[in-house]
Amino acid sequence: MRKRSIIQMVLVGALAGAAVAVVAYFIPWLPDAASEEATSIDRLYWFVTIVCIAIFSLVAAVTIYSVWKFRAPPDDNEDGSPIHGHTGLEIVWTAVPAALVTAISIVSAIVLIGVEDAPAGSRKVDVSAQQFAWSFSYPGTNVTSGQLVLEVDKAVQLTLTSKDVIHSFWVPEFRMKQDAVPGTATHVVITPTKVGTYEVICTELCGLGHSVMRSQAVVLGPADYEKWLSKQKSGGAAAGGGGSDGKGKDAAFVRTSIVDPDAELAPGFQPGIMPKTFGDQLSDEQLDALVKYLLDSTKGG
Ligand SMILES: [Cu+2]
Repeated sequence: MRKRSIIQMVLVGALAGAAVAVVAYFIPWLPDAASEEATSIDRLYWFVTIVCIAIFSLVAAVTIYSVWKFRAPPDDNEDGSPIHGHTGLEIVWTAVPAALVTAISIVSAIVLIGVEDAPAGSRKVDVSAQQFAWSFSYPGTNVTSGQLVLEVDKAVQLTLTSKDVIHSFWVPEFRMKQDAVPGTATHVVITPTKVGTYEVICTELCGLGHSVMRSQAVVLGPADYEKWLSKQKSGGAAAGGGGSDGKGKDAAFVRTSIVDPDAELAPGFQPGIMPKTFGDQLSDEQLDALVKYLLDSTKGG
């Protein structure tokens, strides 16, 4: 009888574990990794997930088995028999979770030290956050961009600051996440491993425009990266710009961007997203006022 109960409980646990394992494995919870740091973070994620699945299976097995096996018949209104503690069981259910949590802490600390360490010769980029935009500048050059442009397989250390409230920098494919805090500098190291364009997301509720506080991280091959950098240094066009690099500051550009938003697109942006009806909806005076407001309010930034 006892043996049969154990087999039934193991079966229930195996079914519950298999069900959550399917949910964990087959649903793409995170996009494909695109940085070196992401590899060790994903390994840690799976370690924690497997521990959780094991604990869940155990708890589900005992709970479901007990509810099913010891349920009261419909006409039974008596109290259950009193149960006293079980010292051995209590020691086990305290010691095992304590050991697991300690193991998770140790493995997490090892991964954290590894991903926070900037390798010698890392590139540097200063990241400035403000409601509701990101700006990336490249120390030692005059280059400031609205997009984070990186070279593939080269480690870069980002130094983050904020001009107003707390923001948080996150590129899901890189996995690394770091707060940008006013009055202090924080750091994060990223070694992109795949050429492509990824979304930079603010993950700290920072005000009304928080959900639109997005930019792109563009990872280029070595030749393309050098080409981009030298083009930026020579003050060339808004490639990768979309921000404060010279061109975006004159009134004619701002006016064109409002009435004909697809006229000039920064790389990574799709045409046809912004409405093209403002030219018809607004009078010339209203457009002038809007352009003046936008120029005045972005002065110095
Ligand atoms: Cu935000």
